[in-house]
Amino acid sequence: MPDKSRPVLLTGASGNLGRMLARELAAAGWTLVMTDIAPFPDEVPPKARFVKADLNDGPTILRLAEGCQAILHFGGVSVEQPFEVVLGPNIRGLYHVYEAARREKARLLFASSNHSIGFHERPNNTQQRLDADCAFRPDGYYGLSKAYGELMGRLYWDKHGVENLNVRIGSSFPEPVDARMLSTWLAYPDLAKLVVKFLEAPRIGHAVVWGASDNPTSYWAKDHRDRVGWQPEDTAERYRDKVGDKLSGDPVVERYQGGAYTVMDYTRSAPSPRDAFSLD
Ligand code: 15L
Repeated sequence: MPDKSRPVLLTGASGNLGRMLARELAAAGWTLVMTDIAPFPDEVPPKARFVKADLNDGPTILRLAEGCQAILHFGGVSVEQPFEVVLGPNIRGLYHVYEAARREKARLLFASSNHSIGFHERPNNTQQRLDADCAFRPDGYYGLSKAYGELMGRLYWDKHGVENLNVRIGSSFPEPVDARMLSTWLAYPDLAKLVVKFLEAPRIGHAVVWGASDNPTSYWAKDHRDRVGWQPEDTAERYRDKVGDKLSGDPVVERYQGGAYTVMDYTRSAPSPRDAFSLD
């Protein structure tokens, strides 16, 4: 079992997922070093400290990681933004975080996103579900930065032996808010359990896990969850009556897994018929 008194670095601590994880991990007895570019809005939990920092600032990130056994990287830009906005935190910042993990011989959990593969079409049946070794098909600069982050994990495992778990998060919110999320939703308790499994797993290597609850209409199939012994327990299905009819009305949004991100700055001619998209 890992030593819970050795710190775990949590980036993006002031975001919704960071705040939830700070609360859950502290309650489970983990010692946290928390950081974010934004102030931490809650009371700092026991055995934790918070340092405001920019992921662009390499020396500070290296210093924050000193003595840490693991890094939970939830920091950076978390929605689609212009390239120049994504570049610093998600590209350079990711490099700083991986360098810190290499130096400390720490394992790293990367909060990746479904937007790294968002231009895959939604499946019509369970046979068409995607496995985690599918091609990257980012749906914007944000998704592209997540694909880069996963590949950074591949590199740092192959070259430096830094173990890493890449969680391709679907939609992690208190509850699903539209029909798409019946397929992509990840309940907070399922995410918190996955993070603890990651901290406790004996060996990880370079692994990719679909970050979604046990949703019957999931877009996703095989991944490396057995390596960390994780099984989600919640399901979006219990929200079907509430959100099942909440569709966008946009054919591009409804065609692709990334949903609304795919149409941001979309300059391709209108998608119709479906066959027009079959040339990979
Ligand atoms: C993400 O990656 C975002 O961080 C989140 O805000 C949602 O937009 C989510 O994807 C989603 O696809 O629902």
